[in-house]
Amino acid sequence: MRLFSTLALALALVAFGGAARAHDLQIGDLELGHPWIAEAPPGAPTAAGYVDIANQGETPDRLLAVRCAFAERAEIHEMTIDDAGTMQMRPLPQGLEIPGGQTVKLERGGFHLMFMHVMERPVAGDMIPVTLVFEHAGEVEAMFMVQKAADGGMEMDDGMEMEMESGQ
Ligand SMILES: [Cu+2]
Repeated sequence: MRLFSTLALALALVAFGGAARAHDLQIGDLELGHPWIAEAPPGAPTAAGYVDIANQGETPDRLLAVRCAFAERAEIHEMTIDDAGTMQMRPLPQGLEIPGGQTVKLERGGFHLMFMHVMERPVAGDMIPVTLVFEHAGEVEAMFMVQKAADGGMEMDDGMEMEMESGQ
């Protein structure tokens, strides 16, 4: 895993002309680990993104908003399973708190970034710039690596667009 990240970083630096953008990066007290987007099937209207956010400070921070150019908008979502065992996701209009001294993982089946109305399909191997806006640490552009999701794109194809109007 470590080797793969390093290789991807090297490739990213080549692809972006040596600009000082790392795949893993630090902004203030926050460390963003392995930002990635699951490859979307052809024609899928949405794509999901994941990242580990470690808060090395003592005060809580909050992921407030997400911006990108490859989709019309991006939202911060939570996935839950209701009593009937149905998977549901909903936007978090207040954003996502990152408590001091803790790591919040955006991962499959939990918190995630949802890119709505994808205009350019994310394909494995792509590096996609996404801006994350934090309440205290400010905003930062992270390079999200597109990878094939292990077990298919369950986030993508269940009509989530319907309940979307709250976010940004
Ligand atoms: Cu979602």
